[in-house]
Amino acid sequence: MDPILLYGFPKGSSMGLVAALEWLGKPYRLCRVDMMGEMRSPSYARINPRHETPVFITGQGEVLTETMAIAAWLEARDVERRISFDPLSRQADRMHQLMAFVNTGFTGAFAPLWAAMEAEAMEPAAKSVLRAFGTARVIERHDKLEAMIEARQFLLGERPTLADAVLVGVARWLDFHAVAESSRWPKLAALRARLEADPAVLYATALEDGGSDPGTGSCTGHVALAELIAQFGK
Ligand SMILES: N[C@@H](CCC(=O)N[C@@H](CS)C(=O)NCC(=O)O)C(=O)O
Repeated sequence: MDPILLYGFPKGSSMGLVAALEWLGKPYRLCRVDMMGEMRSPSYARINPRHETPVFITGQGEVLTETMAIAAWLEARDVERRISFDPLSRQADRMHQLMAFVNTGFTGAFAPLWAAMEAEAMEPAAKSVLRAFGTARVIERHDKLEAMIEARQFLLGERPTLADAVLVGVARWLDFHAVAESSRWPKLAALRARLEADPAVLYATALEDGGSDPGTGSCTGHVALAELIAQFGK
């Protein structure tokens, strides 16, 4: 069977993995998950007990969670090296380094901002502390990422890779949480502009927003979450 990616909306980090599947160019299916609703239902725990997206169902019907594990699965099957590099190369090492940085500290820096936004019952003073802490963390991680970006079209060169995929879904949270002007980090801003204009990213964003886009034709259809839970849930 074709592998299936469960991606979350609104504004999920998993949007980048949808783009990566398009760049990869092999058949896949998708499942669109409402993170504010169905992802929080008890039945979702059967597919991911941590109630998170992304989730990936492999071609063998195995459930795989965690962005880095899903990216590694895709990398191992990217024999044409469309979104990755020879695993023994320096470029592969650098790609893993950037992916790890983005998936850990860079993504985690936004956690206080999400918590302040989502915690309805929290005291305003506590929200304000969280927001100040999150803002400082996000700015500091952006400073560090800016220093890591080289003068290339994409993070690793002249084509987008898994590192760009892991970044693109998260980088837009800067604007969503109105932390700072993206122009404060010129290299990152230029990279984001290129990525956000990429057809695969436009396609992934359109699907996330509930729209349609034919994409490259590699996506063989959407599957309902209830169907996936019934078939692959524990
Ligand atoms: N460590 C996980 C984290 C995934 C994650 O935090 N996903 C977010 C969406 S971007 C989520 O599902 N959050 C739970 C929520 O919104 O309630 C990974 O890298 O895949």
